[in-house]
Amino acid sequence: MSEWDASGRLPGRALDEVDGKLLEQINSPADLKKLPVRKLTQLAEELREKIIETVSRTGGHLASNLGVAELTIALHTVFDFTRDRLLWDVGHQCYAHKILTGRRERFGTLRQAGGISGFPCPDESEYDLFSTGHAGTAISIATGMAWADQAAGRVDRRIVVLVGDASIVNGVSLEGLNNAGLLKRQFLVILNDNSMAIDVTKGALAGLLDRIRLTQTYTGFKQSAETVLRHVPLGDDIAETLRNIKHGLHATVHGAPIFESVGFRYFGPVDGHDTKALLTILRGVSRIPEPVLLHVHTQKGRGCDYAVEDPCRFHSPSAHSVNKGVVEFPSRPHPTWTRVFSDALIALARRDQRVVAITAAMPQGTGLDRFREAFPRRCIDVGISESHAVAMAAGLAKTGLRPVVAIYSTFLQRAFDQVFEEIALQKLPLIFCVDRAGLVGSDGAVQHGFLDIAYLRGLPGMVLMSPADEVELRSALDLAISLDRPCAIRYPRDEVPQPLNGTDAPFVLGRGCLVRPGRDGAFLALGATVEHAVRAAETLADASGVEAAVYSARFAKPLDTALIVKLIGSGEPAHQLAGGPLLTVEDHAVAGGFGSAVMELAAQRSLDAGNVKLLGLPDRFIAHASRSQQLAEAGLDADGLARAMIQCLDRRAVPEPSHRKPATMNPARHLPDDLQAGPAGGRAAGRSRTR
Ligand SMILES: Cc1ncc(C[n+]2csc(CCOP(=O)(O)OP(=O)(O)O)c2C)c(N)n1
Repeated sequence: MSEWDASGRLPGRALDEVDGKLLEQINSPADLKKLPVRKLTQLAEELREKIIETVSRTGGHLASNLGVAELTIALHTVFDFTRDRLLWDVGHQCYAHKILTGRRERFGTLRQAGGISGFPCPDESEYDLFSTGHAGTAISIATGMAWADQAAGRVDRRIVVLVGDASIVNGVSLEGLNNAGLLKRQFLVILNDNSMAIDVTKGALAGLLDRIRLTQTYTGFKQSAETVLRHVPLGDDIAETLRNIKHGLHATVHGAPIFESVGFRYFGPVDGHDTKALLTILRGVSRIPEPVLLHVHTQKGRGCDYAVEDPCRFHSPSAHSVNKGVVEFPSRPHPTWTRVFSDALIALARRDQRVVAITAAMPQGTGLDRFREAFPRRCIDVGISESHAVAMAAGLAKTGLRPVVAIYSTFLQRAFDQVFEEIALQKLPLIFCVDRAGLVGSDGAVQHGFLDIAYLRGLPGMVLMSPADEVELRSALDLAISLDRPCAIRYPRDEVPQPLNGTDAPFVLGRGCLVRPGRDGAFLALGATVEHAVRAAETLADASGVEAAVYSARFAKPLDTALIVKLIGSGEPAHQLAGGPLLTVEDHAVAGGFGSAVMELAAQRSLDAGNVKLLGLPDRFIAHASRSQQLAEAGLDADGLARAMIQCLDRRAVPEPSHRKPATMNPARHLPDDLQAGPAGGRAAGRSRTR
């Protein structure tokens, strides 16, 4: 623990009189501990400058990170996280932590291929304990570590959890608090309250936090601070702690019954931008051998005018430029899938009064912000509570409404049991609009949506659709609302392609459609991969004369059985495939995905599926990079698909003891060199470390 004298100077400080940039001197928290306290405000400003500048180039989580600069400095000054344990909830607010823990020079590579992750990442640093990206996880993880340390007699390892005001009301967080409150040891939960999730925090507990903030001033409760701390067994240090609280700390101490009722001592709210106050209170509460909740009030976007003004927009902006304070984002040639969904849902809700939309704290990300503007009383934001959102949707559906749950694929995972028990088992009609399905780009491995088909496909009665373009997306919504059963429509974080040929064919349950004819082989592609398959087919035709057909499968469930049997089996006379290669393509794990479903069908029908190859995401975690780089890494971009088709045709050029017609040429010879190499090798997931 750091010690400082009355003038705020730590003994033996080497960096006492550093001029200019302080940040450049900080290569680890050990360097930070050498700085005089009076320099820490400047350091916080420098951290913010670096974060603002970097995020403008790379995109990333801006506003939340700007708010926790002082808090991060204070944490690394008071604790030693090579030994103590720091758990970040969600983890999107860890940028200052990364910069201070030896990653300053690499920070410019944030979220880029080969660069550092935007979330805590144990492969990068011993200071990051878990790869996180989902809310509500940290308190439970920390409880496990606290339990294990205690069992091993290592209670000298202090535990700190940093959790936001929106994440702390997540169900799993509350379960964690309920259990952690029984611990008989130091356990510090810091509630970083900036009154915002991505949008304004929703829910009754948000109201409670508001009331605490409003009814308490930072200077008003020193008396009660003394009273509470007097009952805390701080031993000889109590006098000093109380002195610090009285003289240095502009914090208050007041009970928040909800936390105290589950066994936490509540302190706060503390001004999260008063570094000295933070140091004092952290130093005090870090010694309390009981669960403590420290309520810290920070400002989202601190130090950056545009982020303060619009913290929602600047929660996680893409790369942008700032000219004289005006922020400009590069224009997009095409609308995103999210935008097209949003328009289609608004149009649907105008026609069908039963439609209500639900989001779990992601109105902007899912496009429901626009729906909410159009239909304020038909849009429900439940906060970060996906399980509740889905169970609540079940209740709405039971009354005859048609809920549309707009949710990211990765977060729907949190509600799988509700989808099973409350929706599928009850055969309730509702629509999951599964955004960010597939590879998500720079958020990386913590948020890819690569499992939704696998976990939804086994649910009896479920319909799984994946449109290839905006025409199909609108048709999928129209079909879903007409069906009396649960449906999911998946689409990626990307721009929609120009309308493809043939996708205006009637959108019929369990039927795919032909997008491009071809006689040498076929791509049976799902959703957004249809566009890549079309481009692959064009390349194959131009470069090697191979004519590959492209189908939009449209459904992962129910499958287009007739089409698949034809393509695998006796050939499709209309396209003269005659058993040519059939490549299933999906932006989803091969394991359990659409291609797996095709193979199950082949097995059930006793078809010889030797001509079928499954293209999808491999059995490894794909790191952050742009979505197009990730698709290329997985071999799912147009070049990768063309290569895969060539490899299949090449294999067939070797005489086989099979009834299938061999390819008449070796098309690979006719392809450009760069298409002949295999897909780029993926980065292997790092091994897990214990600490
Ligand atoms: C389970 C889950 N649902 C949704 C999200 C998307 N998400 C990322 S950050 C965030 C807001 C978090 O708010 P808060 O916990 O208050 O932290 P702050 O950003 O304000 O620091 C949300 C909803 C998520 N990461 N995890």
